[in-house]
Amino acid sequence: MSITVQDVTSCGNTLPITGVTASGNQKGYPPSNVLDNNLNTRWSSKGVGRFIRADLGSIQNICSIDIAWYKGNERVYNFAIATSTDGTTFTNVLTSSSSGTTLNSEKYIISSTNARYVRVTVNGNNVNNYAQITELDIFGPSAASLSSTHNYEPSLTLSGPSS
Ligand SMILES: [Ca+2]
Repeated sequence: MSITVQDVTSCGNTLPITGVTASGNQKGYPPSNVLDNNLNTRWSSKGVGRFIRADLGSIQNICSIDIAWYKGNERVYNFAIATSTDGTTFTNVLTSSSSGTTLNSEKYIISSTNARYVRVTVNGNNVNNYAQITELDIFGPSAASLSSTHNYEPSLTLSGPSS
């Protein structure tokens, strides 16, 4: 295997999401509401550990997940992000909390990884145990980042045991 360090500041290539599913939702708040580019619509599900899962349609290189939270300017959500290539085996890539300061999307940078599925599991917020997301976007490295990654590869590639 090899790991290539890249410039995360150029993680700006929006990846099309072909579908989104969830562990469940409140009536009238389906998971598809996170894909409509409207901060006034949301996916909502009551309970700790509820998740929403986005499908990119094929394996892509991912470097950030952007999430806008319902009442994100006053509630701090606890969440974990995991990715998968096959939709069955998920690997946790980030455990964090939202800032509680904005209604707009917050950008969560992860180590560059190849995945088709991105799952966001919400473990409540500081007000209640609802998982509520208004928008979800997934980004890959931009062209500039791909170029610099290629240039740096010889000195920044770590080799592990071959399998
Ligand atoms: Ca929305």
